[in-house]
Amino acid sequence: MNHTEIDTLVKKWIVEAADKPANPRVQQVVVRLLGDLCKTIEDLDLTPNEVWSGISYMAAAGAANELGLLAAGMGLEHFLDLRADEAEAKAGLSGATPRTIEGPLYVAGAPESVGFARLDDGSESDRAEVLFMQGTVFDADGRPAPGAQVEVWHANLMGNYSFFDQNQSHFNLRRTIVADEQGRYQFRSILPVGYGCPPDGTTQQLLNLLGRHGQRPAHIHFFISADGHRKLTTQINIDGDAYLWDDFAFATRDGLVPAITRIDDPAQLDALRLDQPYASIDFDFHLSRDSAALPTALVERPRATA
Ligand code: MBD
Ligand code: FE
Repeated sequence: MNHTEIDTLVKKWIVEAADKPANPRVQQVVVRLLGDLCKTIEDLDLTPNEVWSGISYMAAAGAANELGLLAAGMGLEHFLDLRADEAEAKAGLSGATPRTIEGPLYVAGAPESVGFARLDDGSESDRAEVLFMQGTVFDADGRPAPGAQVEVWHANLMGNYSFFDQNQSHFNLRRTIVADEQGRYQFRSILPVGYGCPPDGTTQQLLNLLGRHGQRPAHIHFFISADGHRKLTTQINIDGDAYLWDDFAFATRDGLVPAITRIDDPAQLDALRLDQPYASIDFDFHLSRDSAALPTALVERPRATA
């Protein structure tokens, strides 16, 4: 079949078969996607077995709740970032901290505090390096933004996230910090390690067939929100990680790899009651003003709430 014949068929199945009002957007998208799928089957001469194995794959990925992970690993989530960047550049917005993907492991409802929080429950303190991270949230005019919300979440020393990993305490390594009167935030935590896709999962199964690994470099996630400003979804990476520029989710970006300082001054360690040197990261967040001319920065997607 040629593509015109396929388009005629798809139009018949989707558009002409409608006998009550269709949602025009859904109809438009389905016509396009189904047409592209049929053209792929035709052009690549897919066998019925191949088509059904693709359908079972999607069913298995859905049943395993790995479709969000798959979207990250196929670059789709990063693609949405690139499009949001383009829309903002076109609207003349610049100067904000780069965005990067949310990933599938955010959980709403983390404990909230003003100015400071400790993220880790101490359960890995015997092996972990202590991290202090701090900085200022700036508004679109370059002024500190007191009251801005800093939502932060990251993995433990196993590369696992609380809630999804039932072995961790409630909201371990997840907090909401409200920036203080100077717009500052600070947290104490542990330096995380990178994430690896579940080795027996559906995402890794496809990555294997594509000759790809499923590793992420060590990173820390953020949502930064302030009235009148675009919500910033971003991450910082831990410098020095072997996968820093080889992330299976393509999320590492210039401007999101802050320097890490090792603090070993005995007076500073004493003041914090630490007996080992610790890692310190300074990182400021810069927001851009919200604009009705832009697609919203508030992304709706399935998220866990605990
Ligand atoms: C993660 O921790 C993550 O951030 C992404 C994008 C995908 C899987 C695990
Ligand atoms: Fe992550």
